Amino acid sequence: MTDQGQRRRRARVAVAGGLTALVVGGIGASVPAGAQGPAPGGGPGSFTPPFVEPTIAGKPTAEKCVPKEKPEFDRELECKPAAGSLNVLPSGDPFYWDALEGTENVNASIVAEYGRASENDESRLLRFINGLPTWDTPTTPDGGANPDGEPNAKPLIPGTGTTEPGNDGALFCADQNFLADGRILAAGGTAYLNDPGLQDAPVGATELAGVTSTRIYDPSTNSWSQAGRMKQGRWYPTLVTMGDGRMFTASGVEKLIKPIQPDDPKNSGGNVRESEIFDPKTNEWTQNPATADRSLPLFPRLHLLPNGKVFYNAAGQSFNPAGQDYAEAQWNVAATYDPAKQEWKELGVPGLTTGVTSVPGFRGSTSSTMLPLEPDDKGRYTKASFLTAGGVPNPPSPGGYIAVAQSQVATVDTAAGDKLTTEETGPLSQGRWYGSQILLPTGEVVTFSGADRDEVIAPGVEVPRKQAELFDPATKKWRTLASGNNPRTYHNTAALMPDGRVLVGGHAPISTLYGKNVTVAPGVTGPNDGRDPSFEIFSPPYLSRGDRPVIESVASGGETAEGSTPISAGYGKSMQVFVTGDASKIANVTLVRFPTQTHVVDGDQRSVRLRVVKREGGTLTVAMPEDPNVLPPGPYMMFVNRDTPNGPVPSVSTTVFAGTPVPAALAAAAGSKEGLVACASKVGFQSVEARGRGRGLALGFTRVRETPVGVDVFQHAAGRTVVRERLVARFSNRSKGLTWNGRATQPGRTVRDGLYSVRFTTRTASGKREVRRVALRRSNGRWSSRPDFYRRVTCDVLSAFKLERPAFAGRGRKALGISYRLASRAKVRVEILRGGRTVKRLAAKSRPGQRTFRLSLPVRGTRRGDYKVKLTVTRPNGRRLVSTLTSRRL
Ligand SMILES: [Cu+2]
Repeated sequence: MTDQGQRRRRARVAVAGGLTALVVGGIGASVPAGAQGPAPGGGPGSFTPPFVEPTIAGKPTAEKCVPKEKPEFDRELECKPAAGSLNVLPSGDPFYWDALEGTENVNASIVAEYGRASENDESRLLRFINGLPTWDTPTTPDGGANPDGEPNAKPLIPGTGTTEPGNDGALFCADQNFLADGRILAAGGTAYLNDPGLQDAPVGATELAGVTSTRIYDPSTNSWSQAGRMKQGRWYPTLVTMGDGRMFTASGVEKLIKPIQPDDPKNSGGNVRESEIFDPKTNEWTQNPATADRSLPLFPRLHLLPNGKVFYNAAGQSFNPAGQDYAEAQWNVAATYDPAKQEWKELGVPGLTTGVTSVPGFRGSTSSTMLPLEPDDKGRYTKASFLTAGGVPNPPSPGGYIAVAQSQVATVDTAAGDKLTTEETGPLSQGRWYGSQILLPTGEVVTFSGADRDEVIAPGVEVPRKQAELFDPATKKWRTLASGNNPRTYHNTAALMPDGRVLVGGHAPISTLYGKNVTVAPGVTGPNDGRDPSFEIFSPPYLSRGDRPVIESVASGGETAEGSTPISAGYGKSMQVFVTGDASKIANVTLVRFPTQTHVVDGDQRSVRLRVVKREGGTLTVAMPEDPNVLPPGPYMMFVNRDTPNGPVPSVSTTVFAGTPVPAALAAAAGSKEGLVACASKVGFQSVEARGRGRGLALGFTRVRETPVGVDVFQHAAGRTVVRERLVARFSNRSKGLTWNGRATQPGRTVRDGLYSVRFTTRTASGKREVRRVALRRSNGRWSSRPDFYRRVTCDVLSAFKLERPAFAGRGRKALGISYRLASRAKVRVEILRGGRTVKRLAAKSRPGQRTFRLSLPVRGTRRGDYKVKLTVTRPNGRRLVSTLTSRRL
């Protein structure tokens, strides 16, 4: 996952069946530059050639669309989905779905035909295996919403309309964010209506209705399921994750074209005013009271401030010409929503007081990027700054048509009552509508794709913007970068990947002038002959600024995660980041939320600099924020940045789950080639825990599936005597955790002071037994934790590693047994340490996979104390994994 950027190779994908071969040189490659030495600032960056899903309905084809085997309604073609919405999962795998699926079926007019020709958008999982892209289709590719029609989508004239299946729960125009546990919630979307229309005659006008559906994608099963319905139908809403892990949503429309809702006059002629909140514990939505209502543009640019309020940056999409809202003047005003008081407060019009050339107020269809949140000396986060560049601003209300080049930073000071100030920065080199702005780990921002004007008004006449531009926060200026291969205008996307490169994709335009898909002036105007399902990968200039820093491992809460293994970090806790070389060379440690982008919006977009407490040798000690509002629970990429004369250089990232455990399947799959879904079937436990409670133990566990669990407590040592596994307590067939009173359940046994382990046993989906062990010490009747002597099941190269027992030697002078097993051939080095000193080292040896290796540490010459057994496994590709277990010499 994370070392793709390190390798240089030319890769070739041969499509199954051998019909075509797509050369995707450099997808797994790093930077081409370097031969002439670093360019100033790292040069313009570079794009890989485009690459695309090689099949349609399982059959290899180089075409974008092929005729359907069974055409129905007006749907004659089947096409490869474009990334109209793009996410990068915590496994590192991109996951995306289409936009406007089925426009290729339109023969003359999208307005007249699309009510029947449209289809629910399909999603895809994209994986890079050894740098080569492969595609998987999730279960229920379209998310599975509303097979029987969207209940909220009522035709204007009762009794009219058509009822074709498969287009009432489209993912297109939903918004999506990660839940804390790494699943994705997609809320809202589209139901297509022929309104008014007649059932058996394909006549009528296409209307879009916002759906109430919300669905959850689970990466461990590559499947969708349905969550609770929202109270309002929402097309083009924005979702924001709150500090408590709940999800806030606002705006969207129930009907796009002149929203007339006879049963809801308040929302007629406007966007949805009501806001709602989703609780992942119950899977249900609750509508906020009327004090929380506000008229907002579509896909409003909303962000969670570090004080827990939601900031509206006076930006969004005003869907001209048909989607106006009578309250549009209000969109010029920035505001915050306070979830505690459930009310909005206005902060003023951004740009009004700067007295500069920028047009103040509403900025249409611009990205709004929250720049890195930085702590002050005391670790408080009180300033949040937001960069908007380009777009179609006001006036005239509701927004212009030709894109501008203006760029500004709005700052909210939460220590000064959310005071808003605006500062103009250097402009873009040219006007840009719908640029996908991506915040890089270094704090630089790159904008990709888009066009010279608002494509919604007259689709197909816009001129694409292919050249990327970079915003340097040090100079507050933009400079031009390399140009992408493909023009990508409406429904373009981009997302930062864990290796620091950017995946660029999408382009699913509205049919030309609301007619059919044709390109007006090939090579000049946007290609409107259908969608573009391809991707390209951008290597930012920082990959040409010299050697990248390396995170070797991260320690938090008594656990250490090596290499690409994800780790969980609690709020207010300290974390240690071990880097190669000198920690004083590291400028900062940055957490970047995994991206979930659509319509140039990611409501959870966030980058947080951690306070560095100490730098010593190769170790940085950093502090996690105390307040979850700074860093809402969920998945983040941790980067370290090193400064060079040419600018900052980031590491490859390590995955950190803030305030929540690492999902079991992901923990097990780290570093494995087989992927998350295959690995998920091999794990039964999400987590296990044994903690002292009174004179007994609190024994807890969470499981991936509802499989019964056995819990056994064994004694291993009493005083200086090592005993064989002596079972003292047994609890079978458990479905939830328990508290053990500390007394033996086995006849004739007593529980005395000594070293113990708790064994948790369950079965995996494939029926295999899975064992986890936790080591403990009992002293004067009180229990305390001991370091691990038994490694959990994983799908990485080290498939098993355990010590025979948590104690050895003592009066019986028992040697310590060590065993390990590899998934595939690798080099293994074994070191034994006592008190931080190496007492024994076995030279690295190449070992085959699928065989168990045993060795033992003899007692002779050892002294009492904790012995650490450290295994360093180096795979043929050079990636290392280090695992350490501990046993006590008595
Ligand atoms: Cu759209």
